[in-house]
Amino acid sequence: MELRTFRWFVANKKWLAGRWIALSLAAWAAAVMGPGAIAHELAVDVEGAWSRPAIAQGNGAVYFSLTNRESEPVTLVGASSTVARFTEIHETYVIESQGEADHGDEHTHEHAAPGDAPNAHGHSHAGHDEASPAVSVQPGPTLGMRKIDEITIAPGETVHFAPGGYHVMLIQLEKTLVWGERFDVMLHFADGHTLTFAVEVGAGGA
Ligand SMILES: [Cu+2]
Repeated sequence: MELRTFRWFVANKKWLAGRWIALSLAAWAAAVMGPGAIAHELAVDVEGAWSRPAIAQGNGAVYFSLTNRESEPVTLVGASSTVARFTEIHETYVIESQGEADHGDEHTHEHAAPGDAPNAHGHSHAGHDEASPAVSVQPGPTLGMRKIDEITIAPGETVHFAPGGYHVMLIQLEKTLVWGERFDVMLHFADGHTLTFAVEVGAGGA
């Protein structure tokens, strides 16, 4: 009697385990394909995604190459991330060449975040390094950054997000970006597609 109970228990446990695996697979499939999965996956490649280490509460920048493998242009309209309060597409631009008259406040750059006090999360734009503005103020042009609303990428074109140019700006980091760690960034396209990719914290490109 006791033995029979035990056997039933073992058999039942196996059955339960089998059910659990089947359920897990179903959940996994649902997560991967999504409900009413998008019929067409956007053929846009991200390569070499990296960011420099950065501290919580500060700002960071993400760099990568984005290639449009579609036969039509694609338009990037925004970005989001798992690590920052605000994530924006920025470009670095020359405010003035060295020796030109001072343009005072032109590099005061504010992120248009609803419900946020101006400058609450502004960042300095001196130097060439979006993620670490304090590093060096070298002789040369004064650079600023500004938010970009959209970037259209022609078929076959690669757009480089790199120091001194386009970057995904992480504003008010909610966690410290530690060397070797990974986090997710999402790019949003005009047609409703979202592309998620992993960013590695490190030196990049090397
Ligand atoms: Cu920026």
